[in-house]
Amino acid sequence: NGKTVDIAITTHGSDFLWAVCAVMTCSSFAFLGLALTKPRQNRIFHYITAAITLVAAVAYFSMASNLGWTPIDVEFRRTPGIVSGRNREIFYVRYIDWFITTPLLLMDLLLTAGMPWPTTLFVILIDEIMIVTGLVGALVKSRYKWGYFVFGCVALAYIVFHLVWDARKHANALGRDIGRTFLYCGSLTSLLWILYPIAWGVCEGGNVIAPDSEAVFYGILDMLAKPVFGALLIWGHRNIDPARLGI
Ligand code: RET
Repeated sequence: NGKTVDIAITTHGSDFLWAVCAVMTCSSFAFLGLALTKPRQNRIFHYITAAITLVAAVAYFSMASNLGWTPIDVEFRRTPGIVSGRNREIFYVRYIDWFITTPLLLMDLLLTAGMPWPTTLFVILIDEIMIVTGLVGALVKSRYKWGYFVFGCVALAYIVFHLVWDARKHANALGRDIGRTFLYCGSLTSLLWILYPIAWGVCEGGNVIAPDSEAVFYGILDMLAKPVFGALLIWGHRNIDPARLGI
């Protein structure tokens, strides 16, 4: 595509990204297939979750094809395992994926907890701020990037607090099966989401690990946060009537 970059993924990184793309695609078909086994009014979680993995499949198709990135100047450094150079491949396509999918993941969770819609709306808006500050910070080359990072972390702290406190209590009040499903999926999400800013700090932020390692770090997180989370959520809902959640 005519752009040159010093610090980029290799064929190994690309192969791994193709593997994640395959996992996302297969999960989408699996979730949609499971949807067909349910009456239409009981398919909301299948549809939301399949949409999440479908968007991720397209994002991983882009990254595996070495598209959806832009070169960003980084400090010259010679870290073990990283080629020294002037600029690094920054995959902005991740943030387009996250801008669409993280609100859907929160919808999955907050619908499960039966939260009132104004609360859900506000948590999702804070989530959008988190993703956009992460994108802008990734594209800024000066140390101001860390200012954006801090805004993003404050937003994440609000979201996690909401999940482990308000939403968890709300889910428990709706019944044991709903409480348990929310506990599993909400805990998995809270744990995994806290690892994303760490990945950002050593990749887009600090340029500490190579883009191949970045592909593996984010790739494993994404497979746990989307297909594994989705399977757990859909399984948890097998005996829950959506009418009890006000859906
Ligand atoms: C950024 C950088 C700015 C600070 C914070 C971040 C958090 C990102 C998160 C992303 C979650 C993505 C998921 C994707 C699904 O596959 C934007 C990295 C806090 C929490 C769950």
